[in-house]
Amino acid sequence: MIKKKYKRTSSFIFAIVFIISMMPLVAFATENTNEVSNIEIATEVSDSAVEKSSTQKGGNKANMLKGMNVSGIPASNQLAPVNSFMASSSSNGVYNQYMGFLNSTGHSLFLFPIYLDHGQVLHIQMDVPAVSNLDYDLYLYEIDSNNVILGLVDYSLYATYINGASGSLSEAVGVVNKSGSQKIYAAQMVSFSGGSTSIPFYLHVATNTVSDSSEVDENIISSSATPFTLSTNNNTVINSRQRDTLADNDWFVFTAPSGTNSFTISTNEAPVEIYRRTLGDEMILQTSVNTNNSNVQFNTTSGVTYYMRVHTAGRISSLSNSNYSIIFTPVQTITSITLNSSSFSGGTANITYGFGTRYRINSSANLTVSGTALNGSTPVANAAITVTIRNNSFSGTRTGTATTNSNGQFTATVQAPTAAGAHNFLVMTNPTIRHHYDLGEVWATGGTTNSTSTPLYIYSHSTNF
Ligand SMILES: [Ca+2]
Ligand SMILES: [Ca+2]
Repeated sequence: MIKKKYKRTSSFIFAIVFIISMMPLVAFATENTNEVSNIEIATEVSDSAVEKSSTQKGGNKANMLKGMNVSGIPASNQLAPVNSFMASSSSNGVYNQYMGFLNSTGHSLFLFPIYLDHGQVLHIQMDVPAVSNLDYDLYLYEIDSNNVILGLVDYSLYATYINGASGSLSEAVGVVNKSGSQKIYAAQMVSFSGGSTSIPFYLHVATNTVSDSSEVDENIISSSATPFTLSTNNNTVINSRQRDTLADNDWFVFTAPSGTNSFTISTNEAPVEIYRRTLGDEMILQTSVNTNNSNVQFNTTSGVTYYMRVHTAGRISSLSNSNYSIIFTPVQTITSITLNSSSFSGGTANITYGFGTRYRINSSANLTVSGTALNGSTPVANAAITVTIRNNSFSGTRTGTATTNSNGQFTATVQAPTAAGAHNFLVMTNPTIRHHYDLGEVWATGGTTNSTSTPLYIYSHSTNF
């Protein structure tokens, strides 16, 4: 149990709740982060129902609220009564935004009653302050018509982790009513750690007719993400889900394939974020993709589990009512290239001049080489390879290109640069015959990876005097 000792700075008792009911779908103004210094934190955790250990946040403990009548909660702890969450004729369902403040550790606010008809889904997303020492969580309860809590329905308990300008991942909860009759819910916003009277949280609350059988999966603390396998050979397409409300969050999970792999990610309508999850339930953003910056390149680390969030709130004003499509296209990364020097053809092997024994190619003659491109120990197919011969005596280069086959093998022909004869070697004394040559080398390149370089002699001409 965390009982951090902080000095109380001034009166923090009174909750200030701003209600922005029926607000049009617009982005809220950016908060001034300098206001962090105004954070006021209670001396002791005060609400035993939401106390949590540092390693396990207590979804079970929230069940201690069972039987409590939320009508008895002081008005200062109620975010707003909501009466509008009834069936909607619009295909976009009903959507409201709210703003509130949690003043101190243990402080909580409630939003109730939220009515949900049979066949409807409720999604609630809480955008938390981008402040590292504030940790807010979100719970969802079913209540009866007398506002008595019947039990915990869902909870979202991420630890705060600031992902740059993106801030900490939003908390999100939801429920589908399959009971056959109307149900009533209450949301609870709780400070697990810290508080602020100046930096608000924002709440997106939305209902609609559910058409996605995988709902609800609003967070990965209380729900399981939908697994998929990421192919390193073919496109991986995720197009089985749709966004049901204007606050929907969907989660997927995949384990990175072996080796160092790279993918481009494109999305046709839904913003996508990819996270790593720490043992302490911090969510560390790896990359984000939206329809404006599709084809983002993403490099995976072998064996790592990644979580993909498809989200909605504040990003769109209408639902497509069709499945969104997210495509991972593998980009083969070459980690090693080998040139097979015994395969060289077009010149003469094992020529010994003044710089040791080398393969010799004539000035401007074609050299054919072969080699293999690998990703770790896996052949890289269909990769573009460039073979370069450089005349080191005169800095001239020429290149040839090839594409690897399914075994990662390639064969390229490249013309040698012109040689002028910077060096000569006496090959015979009677008559006196000298070979004039330049020094050169040949290597292959795929992506940013080069093979080791093989030394060459580039023969220019001979003299016999
Ligand atoms: Ca949290
Ligand atoms: Ca969802």
